[in-house]
Order: sequence, then C-alpha cells, then structure tokens
Amino acid sequence: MATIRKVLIANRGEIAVRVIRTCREHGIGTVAVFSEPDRTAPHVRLADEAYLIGPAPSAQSYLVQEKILEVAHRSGADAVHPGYGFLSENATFAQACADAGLIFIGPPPQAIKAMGDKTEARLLMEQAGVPMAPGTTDAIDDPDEAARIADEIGYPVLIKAAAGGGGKGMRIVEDPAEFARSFRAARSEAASAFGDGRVFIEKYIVQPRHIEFQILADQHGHCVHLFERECSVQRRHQKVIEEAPSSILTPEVRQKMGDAAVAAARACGYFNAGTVEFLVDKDLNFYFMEMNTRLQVEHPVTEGITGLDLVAEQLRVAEGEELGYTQEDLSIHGHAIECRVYAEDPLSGFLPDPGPLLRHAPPSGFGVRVDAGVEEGGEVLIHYDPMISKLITWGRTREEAIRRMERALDEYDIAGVQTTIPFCRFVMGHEAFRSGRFSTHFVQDHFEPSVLTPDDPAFDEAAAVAATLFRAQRRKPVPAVNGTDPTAAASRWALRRRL
Ligand code: MV4
Repeated sequence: MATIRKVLIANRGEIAVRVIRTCREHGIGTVAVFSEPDRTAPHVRLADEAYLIGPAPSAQSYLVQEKILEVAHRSGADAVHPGYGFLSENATFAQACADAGLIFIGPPPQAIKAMGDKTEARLLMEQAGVPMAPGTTDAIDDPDEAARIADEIGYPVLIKAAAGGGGKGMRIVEDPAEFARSFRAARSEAASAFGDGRVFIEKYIVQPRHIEFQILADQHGHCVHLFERECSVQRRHQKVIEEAPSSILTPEVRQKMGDAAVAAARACGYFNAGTVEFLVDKDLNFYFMEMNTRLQVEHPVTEGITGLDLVAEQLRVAEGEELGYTQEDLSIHGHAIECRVYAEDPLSGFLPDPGPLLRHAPPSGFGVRVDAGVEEGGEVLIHYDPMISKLITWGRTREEAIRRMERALDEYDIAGVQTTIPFCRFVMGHEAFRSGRFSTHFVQDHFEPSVLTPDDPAFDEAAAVAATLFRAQRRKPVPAVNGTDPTAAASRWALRRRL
C-alpha cells in the first residue's frame, strides 16, 4: 500500500480539470503541466502548481516523456495521471514512470502493450473465451492464404491493421474479386501509417452497435464491470453522443457481456479502470472489438448511473487498495447521456472551428453536469482536440434524460466558434434516436447539413459584443504562472503575494 500525496496530471483541457477536482476533494496535491498557449488554461489555474513544458505542438510538450518526468521529480509528485490521449496508452511511458519510482495511475505496462497489438489482444481473448467475430488470430502475410481464409469466413470481410485501432487502417471487402487488391492496399497503408504492415481478417458485422463495458480492477485480483455505454452515434470513428445503459440490452445479455469484459481484463492481468469494446449485431450477438487501457472521455455517463467517482476509484486502486465491493453490490440507477460539444462546424462537414470563446455560458440545474476544459475569454486552440466540453444529463428514465438534454442544449450559449450543439439537438429530436433503433450508421443514414438552420450571424455578433463589454469591466485574472522557466514552480498563492 502506497499513499499518493501529489499527482502530476500529464494532460490538458477538461480531463486535466476532471482529475484535479477529485484530487482536491481527497486532499491530494496537484501538479499541472502546460504548453505556451495553455498558460491561462483552466487546468493551470486550478492546480496547486504548474510547469511550462514547451511550445504548442504536443510533440514538443505534452508528449515529451522526459519533460513530464522531470517536472514530476522537481515537484515531488509521487504519481502521474495520464488522462486520455497523449501518453495514456504508451506502455514505455507507464514503465518509465515505474522506473522513476512514480505510481502510474493506469494499468500495468504489459496490459497496455498486449491490448495495443490487436492480434495479441485477439489471441488473449480467444484463450479467455471472449466472443469474437470469426477471423484470424494471427497476422496473415500470404495474399493467397488470406484470400482462402476470407472465402472460409464468408464475405463481407474486414481487413484490420494489427497496430491499428479506433478505425484506422481498416478495409471492407464485399467482393472476392477485389480481395487481393484490398489486401495489398491495407498492408501498405498499415506499414506507412503505423510502421507495422501486419494485418488480420475478420467477418464484417453489418450495421452493428458499438457497446462498451467499463471495468474496474484492483491489484488483488478483484474485478467488476460498471455496466455498459452505448456509443453508436459516431462520425468517422469520433464519438459524439454516448449513453448508459444501452436501451437494447436485456439483463441476460448484459450479464454475459459484463462477464466477458471481466474475463478480458483478467486475461491481460489488468488493474485500474478500463473499457472493453464490443460490436453487437441485430440479434444481440456480441463480439470483442478492442480494449481501451485508459479512462475514457465518456466515463461520466457511467458515473451518472453508478454514483461512483471513477477517478477516485483509479486513485484508490493505484495506491493498492482493494475495490471493497463486488458485482452484486452494483446496480444501474437511472439513465445518463453525454453530448460532446466540439468547436466544429456541422454545416461544413464538421471542420474544426478553433478560435476565441467570446461567450461560454453552459447550462446548469438539476441533473446537468458540464465538464469543460476552456472558459469564456479563453481560446479553442488549433493545436489540440477541438472539444470545448462534455454535457451530461441524468434522468430516472431515458426519456427524462433526453428531455433534460434538450433543455440543457437549448440553454447552452456559446459565441465565437461554431459548435456541434445544433447537431446534438438534431440527434436528440430524431425519431431513430428516441426510439432506440439506430446503429453505428446513424449519422450516415440520417444526417445532412440541410436539416440544421445556420446561426444568425447578427446574434453571434451581439453576444460577442455583450461578452466583451462584460469582460472589460472585470479585473484581469491573475496569471497562474511566472516566466517561461520550466524549473520555476509557481504556486498561484506565492505569485499573488508578489503581485
Ligand atoms: C468492425 C466492424 C464490423 N465488423 N469489425 C471501427 C473501429 C475499430 N475499433 C473497429 N471498427 C469496426 N470494426 C467487424 N468485424 C465495424 C467497425 C466500425 C465501427 C465500429 C464502432 C463504431 C463505429 C464504426 C464505424 C465503422 C466501422
């Protein structure tokens, strides 16, 4: 058992804020890192200490392991929370933390590595008896052998990259005559994208739903699942709306999938929070897709239906504490929905629309949660993911959560950038979404920009002017850090005394 006293958050934006908040509630100190344009970001202000780690590009800041480790050393942090993205699924970094005597708040490096290689993951899942789409467990080199296997599996088939994930490097083949060409293309694509040309083949599951199970495991062999999240509303492998529970699962299928998710976690020696993704077909057959060895963006919907703080659970497990509850102690309470609010323009193909947030007035009220990483007067930077916030609503029933989400979306006022709010509003009102009859093809099947009415630019301008006047009368915020010297730990309290 170790006690975590100070956590370095190796991330930015809403997830850094999310982790800082739980640390604060538990009396744990927090260390933020930031790039130059993030100097005034909320995560920097909210942390006890903040360190500049480089210029805007992540490759020179948030992704530089040595800089993160150096800040950990200088600040006296005893643990590192990687958030999601960046270094969160980097086994080398997890190992480097351990080697530096730091607790990595995540799974063991071997589990990250095993699940990062999709063929190794398939092999482990096969051994653990987790259902998978028919296909090959090993990577296939020989195009003729691959074609024979594809015939055996039956068309359509999907060629996937062993080093891929999240939809990168996939190819659907419907017609056997096209197989050889697609196979070669997939291999060279994978080789140039990942530096690893290994591919494997799976039966293509048509019109599936994406349903994932949250698992939580301690270092003493206890593992539970925290039920599922329905994530079928995506575009180009980017999730837009998630909810828990899924409206299609029966208690029996839920139990089977939950058991499979726990078996998947056990098979790779997992501890901490993790997610096992499944494809589910129209007959509720389910197939292992991949395992995400991190806390995910959409974790709040699980928090909504279980009442558990997943970051607090991560911290406890990382300290070596036992879960302290079993599967039987857990149940689903109500329904939660998350809408991701991106600075993207749904009217022009969801192109990122970074820029200053002239106004950011998020909704509130009963059953509404907003996790934001930017604030009014701040800026959505082009260098990073353009997510502004996650809007989560809870209701006793799905219907209530949807109505509350509609209310919250209507209340949400943002000016300065285009957002996905109108798109989310469209989804909430759509018959296919409300009835629960949708698949991963929802956006493709039902959305075209003409269903949205463009913002009236006059309103946006008026809101911007009002926001500017409002800000002008407020005193300037105290900068959270001093200078650009990465060795200077600038506590904001110390700084305030100096000013
Ligand atoms: C599939 C599939 C159909 N059949 N595998 C997409 C992300 C990557 N993790 C795997 N993906 C898929 N794998 C088989 N055997 C369809 C997809 C897929 C998808 C999955 C979840 C959510 C959205 C999707 C969009 C396109 C394809």
